[in-house]
Amino acid sequence: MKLSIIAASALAATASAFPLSMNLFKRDYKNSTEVVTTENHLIAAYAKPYALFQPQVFIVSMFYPEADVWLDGLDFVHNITIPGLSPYYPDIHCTTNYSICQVTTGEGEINAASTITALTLSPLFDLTESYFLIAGIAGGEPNYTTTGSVTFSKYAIQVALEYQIDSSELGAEAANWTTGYYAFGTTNQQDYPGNVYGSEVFELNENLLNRAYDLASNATLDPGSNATAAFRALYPDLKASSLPGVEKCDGLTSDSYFTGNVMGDYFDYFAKLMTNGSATYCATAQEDNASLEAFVRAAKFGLVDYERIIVMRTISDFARPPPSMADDVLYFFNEAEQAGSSPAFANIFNAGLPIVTDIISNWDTLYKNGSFKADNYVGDIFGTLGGTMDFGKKEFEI
Ligand SMILES: *[C@@H]1O[C@H](CO)[C@@H](O)[C@H](O)[C@H]1NC(C)=O
Ligand SMILES: *[C@@H]1O[C@H](CO)[C@@H](O)[C@H](O)[C@H]1NC(C)=O
Ligand SMILES: *[C@@H]1O[C@H](CO)[C@@H](O)[C@H](O)[C@H]1NC(C)=O
Ligand SMILES: *[C@@H]1O[C@H](CO)[C@@H](O)[C@H](O)[C@H]1NC(C)=O
Ligand SMILES: *[C@@H]1O[C@H](CO)[C@@H](O)[C@H](O)[C@H]1NC(C)=O
Ligand SMILES: *[C@@H]1O[C@H](CO)[C@@H](O)[C@H](O)[C@H]1NC(C)=O
Ligand SMILES: *[C@@H]1O[C@H](CO)[C@@H](O)[C@H](O)[C@H]1NC(C)=O
Ligand SMILES: *[C@@H]1O[C@H](CO)[C@@H](O)[C@H](O)[C@H]1NC(C)=O
Ligand SMILES: *[C@@H]1O[C@H](CO)[C@@H](O)[C@H](O)[C@H]1NC(C)=O
Ligand SMILES: *[C@H]1O[C@H](CO)[C@@H](O)[C@H](O)[C@H]1NC(C)=O
Repeated sequence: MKLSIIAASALAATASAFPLSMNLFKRDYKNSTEVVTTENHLIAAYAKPYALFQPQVFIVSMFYPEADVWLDGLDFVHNITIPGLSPYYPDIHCTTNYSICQVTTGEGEINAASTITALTLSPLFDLTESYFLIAGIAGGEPNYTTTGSVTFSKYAIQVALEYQIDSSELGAEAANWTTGYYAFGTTNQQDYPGNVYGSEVFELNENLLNRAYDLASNATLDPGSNATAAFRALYPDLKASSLPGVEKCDGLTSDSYFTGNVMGDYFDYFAKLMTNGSATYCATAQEDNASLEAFVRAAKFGLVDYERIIVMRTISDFARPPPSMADDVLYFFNEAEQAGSSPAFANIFNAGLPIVTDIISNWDTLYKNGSFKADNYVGDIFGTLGGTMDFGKKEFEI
C-alpha cells in the first residue's frame, strides 16, 4: 500500500501540470487494484487510476522516416515525454483529443523492448483498451512480396537467438550445414530447440489482422519510381516482379541485419521449425519480437490487451539478391539501387491509415468492446497469456 501512496502523490503533481479542460480520453476510475499475498510472495497487479490519457490507437514506429509519415499526415499537436523512452526519440506524439498517439522506439531489439516497457508501465497512459499498430519497413522475400508491398504478420520469429559458429570453422561433422546457426539445446542444425528464452515466437490476433488487411487492400499504394520497377524486373519471382500489394505473411526479428540466399533459406527453415510449420516468412526486421515480448509482459498484468496488436511491415528492400547478383551479395547489398524505401515509407501511411480511421470511426460499435476477438492462440512460446498453443512444446529447458 505504501507504494501506491507514493505513486498517487507523484502522479497528482504530474496531473496538475496538464490542462484538463479538453475532451481527453481519460479512463473511468476502476478499483482494480489487487494485492495477492501468499506467504512471502507479493503479487501486485495495479490499475492506473491517475492515468491522463487513454488513446484508442497507438502507432509504434522504429525510426524517424517511419514516424514522419504519421507526423506529417495526422494532426499530432501534443508532445509528451516520459521516462524510459529512447534519448533520441524522447517524445510521444498525440492528436488534438489524444485519441491517436505515436511513439518511436529506436531501432533494434533492445531499443524496442525498452521503449515499449516504459510506455506500458507509464502511469500517465491507460492502454487497457488501446489498439497498437506496429508499422515499419522491412526486408522482403521475393517469393511473397516486392518493394513497396505491405505485409501483416500473424507470427513473429526471433531468428538469430541461436548458437552460431562461423561456417569456416565447422568440422566435417557439419559438412551438410547450410549456415553456422543451430538452435539452443541442440547439436544438429535441423533440430527443434531443446531450450528457449521465451521471445522466439509470438502469435497475434488473426481476426484483427484480417480486418486491417481488408482495409489496406482497398488503399491506393505508392508503386515507386521507374528505378523501383527496373530493379523488381530483375527477379523471376512473380510477386517480386509485380506491382506492390498487400500480403498476409510473417515477420522475422533479428538484430543481425542479414541478407542473401544462404541466410534467407536458413531463417526461412528456422521460422517454419519454430512455428511447427505455420509461419510463412516474408519480411525481416529488427524489433517486432522485442516489442511483442514487452507487450506480453504488460498484458499478463492487464495493462494492455494483447489481442489489440497489429504488426504491419512494408518492404523497403529485398532480403535476397536477384539471380544476376547472386554471386556478389555484397554488391547487391551495398551498391545496387533498389529504390524501395520511398514507396515503403509512403505505404506505411497509405496502408495503415485505413485501420486507424476505422478504429476511431467505429470505436463504440466495433472496437471498444473488441468485436475482433481472437479465435487463434495469441501470445508467446511459454503460453504466458493462457490458451492452447499451436507451436512450441509443453515444457522447455530455460
Ligand atoms: C477497493 O477495493 C478494496 C478491496 O476490495 C476495498 O477495501 C475498497 O473499499 C475499494 N475501494 C473503493 C474506492 O471502492
Ligand atoms: C513536438 O515534436 C515534433 C516532432 O518531433 C517537433 O517537430 C515539435 O517541434 C515538437 N513540439 C514541441 C512543442 O516541442
Ligand atoms: C477525436 O478527434 C478525431 C479527429 O478529429 C475525431 O474523429 C474523433 O471523433 C474525436 N473523438 C472524440 C471522442 O471526440
Ligand atoms: C521461392 O522461390 C525460389 C525460386 O526463386 C524457389 O526455389 C523456392 O522453392 C521458393 N520457395 C517457396 C517457399 O516458395
Ligand atoms: C546432416 O547429416 C546428418 C547425418 O546424415 C543428419 O542427421 C542431419 O540431419 C543433416 N543435417 C542437415 C542440416 O541436413
Ligand atoms: C473495399 O472496397 C470495396 C469496393 O469499394 C467495398 O465493397 C468493401 O467493403 C471495402 N472493404 C473494406 C474492408 O472497406
Ligand atoms: C518512367 O515513368 C514514367 C511515368 O512516371 C513513364 O511514362 C515511363 O514510361 C517510365 N519509363 C520506363 C522506362 O519505365
Ligand atoms: C459494449 O459496448 C456497449 C456500448 O458501448 C456497452 O453498453 C456494453 O456494456 C459493452 N459490453 C461489454 C461486454 O463491455
Ligand atoms: C512443435 O514441434 C515440436 C518439435 O517437433 C514438438 O515437440 C511440439 O509438440 C510441437 N508443438 C505443437 C503444438 O504441435
Ligand atoms: C517474432 O514475433 C513474430 C510475431 O509477429 C513471429 O511471427 C516471429 O516468428 C517471432 N520471431 C522472430 C525470430 O522474429
